[in-house]
Amino acid sequence: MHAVIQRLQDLLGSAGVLFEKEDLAPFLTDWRGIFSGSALAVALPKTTEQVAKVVKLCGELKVKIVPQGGNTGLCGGATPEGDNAQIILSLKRLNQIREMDLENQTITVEAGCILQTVQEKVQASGAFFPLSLAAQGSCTIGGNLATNAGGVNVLRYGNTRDICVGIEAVLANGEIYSQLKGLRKDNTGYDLKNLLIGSEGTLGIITAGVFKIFPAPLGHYAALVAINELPEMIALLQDLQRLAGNELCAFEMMSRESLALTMEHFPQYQRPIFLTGQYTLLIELANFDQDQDQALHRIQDILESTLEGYLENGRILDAAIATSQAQVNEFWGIRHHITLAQAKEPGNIKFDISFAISKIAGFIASTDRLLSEQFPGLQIINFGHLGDGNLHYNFCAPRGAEASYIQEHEERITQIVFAQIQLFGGSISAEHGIGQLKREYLLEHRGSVAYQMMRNIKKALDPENLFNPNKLLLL
Ligand code: FAD
Ligand code: 2HG
Ligand code: ZN
Repeated sequence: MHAVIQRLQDLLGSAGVLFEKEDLAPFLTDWRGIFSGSALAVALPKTTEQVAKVVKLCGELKVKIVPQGGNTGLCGGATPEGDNAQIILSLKRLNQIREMDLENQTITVEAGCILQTVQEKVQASGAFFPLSLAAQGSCTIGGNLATNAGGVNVLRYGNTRDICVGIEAVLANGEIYSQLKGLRKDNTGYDLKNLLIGSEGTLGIITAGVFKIFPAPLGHYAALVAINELPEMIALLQDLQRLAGNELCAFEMMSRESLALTMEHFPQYQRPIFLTGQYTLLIELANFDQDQDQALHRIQDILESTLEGYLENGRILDAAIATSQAQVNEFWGIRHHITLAQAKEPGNIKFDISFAISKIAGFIASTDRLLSEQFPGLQIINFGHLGDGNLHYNFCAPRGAEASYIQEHEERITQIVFAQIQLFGGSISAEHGIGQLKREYLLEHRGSVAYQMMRNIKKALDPENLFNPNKLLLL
């Protein structure tokens, strides 16, 4: 038995350390099942002070630490390497809601808290926590902060970093950095909170965060829109933004192929509108006015009259407006199942990418064409947060292809897509991060100046490379 196991047990008790093979297994493979590694143990501290002690111990024994939350990440960032020389530090038991300050409209939450638990707690107080993603039943607040998660409400509320107003983290030397005052303004030097947000476990172990909470929407209005042309989608986005301002909360796009695949695996979501156009939009507006009846008409009018105008002019093919909250939820059902449908296929490739909105139509038209010419039948599972310029430009093998198809062609497809991202001035990761999946591409994508700055920051904060080695950056 490695010395670290006994020492961890001394710190955390036997319930705080897992080391048997079958107990370790769920922590060693990522959600997609494409990365797996090994670990000496999983440490499960319950307090920030225990996290600090674990970090100091690992520093002393020179055992590397891989932080893990809900293990729903899509880039292999929470999966250890295969050298059996690392421990996983799971934040799962550090999961208390420390404070809800209704006057300041903030909530202070520990890293291991499940996102949905936070949403429900805030909802029970009459307010609203806007971070929302399909993995919300199992991802954690610490993981959301470490990846700067996006999700479906970014259009109105921003990414995780935009709603976070304070952070607590354990640094590589075992010290606790704490800034949990819930300040909306604080210009006292470098923005350390935002350095830790999105650092994917490479700069510190995030143990808690303070988040803004918001007035709850009085009603949600959603529509499905069948449409063919990208420029028309962008025009519709702009018209709705002009008319509804930031009452437009979500503007999501799903290609016909992504919907066909999802209906195949989840037939309960079948609806003729999904196969009517090249794309289906899922648009959601919310109403925040006190005078609910009046506002309801205003938001509904905006949605209905805009879609009517587009329909009359032949700019969209069909539209369905939800008439109840149950229907709004049903509309979201298929959107949230696309990832699950892809997971049922024998292999898939994911590109979580972003562009200036003005570049998206050009990117899709030319990249779809290039790929269809070179890989006939390739299923282009293109969907995502169009309102944020964020595509999930994913692929599955042609129907009936050999099981090895994706493995055989992944490298070439990646080269083509990354070259196109470069050409259209996009980003290789909009919301999922770099992890192991894209680490080889980061230097070229960000350029040597930015990469060296990141390396210098890593070396300054974690000189022994204790935290999540070989994730995000290659030193
Ligand atoms: P993990 O997977 O455990 O870890 C992710 C990274 O954060 C790793 O690098 C890990 O080392 C690090 N980390 C975790 N906790 C800490 C901590 N406390 N301190 C320091 N580092 C830490 N992402 C989006 O942005 N938008 C989406 O819409 C979205 N939808 C998804 C839908 C599905 C079905 C799935 C499976 C995933 C989706 N994701 C999405 C990706 C994923 O859910 C998010 O990245 C989420 O924020 C990860 O949280 P987690 O707790 O599972 O983190
Ligand atoms: C989403 O928007 C997630 O649903 C997952 O970011 C995207 O499966 C994916 O690639
Ligand atoms: Zn997404």
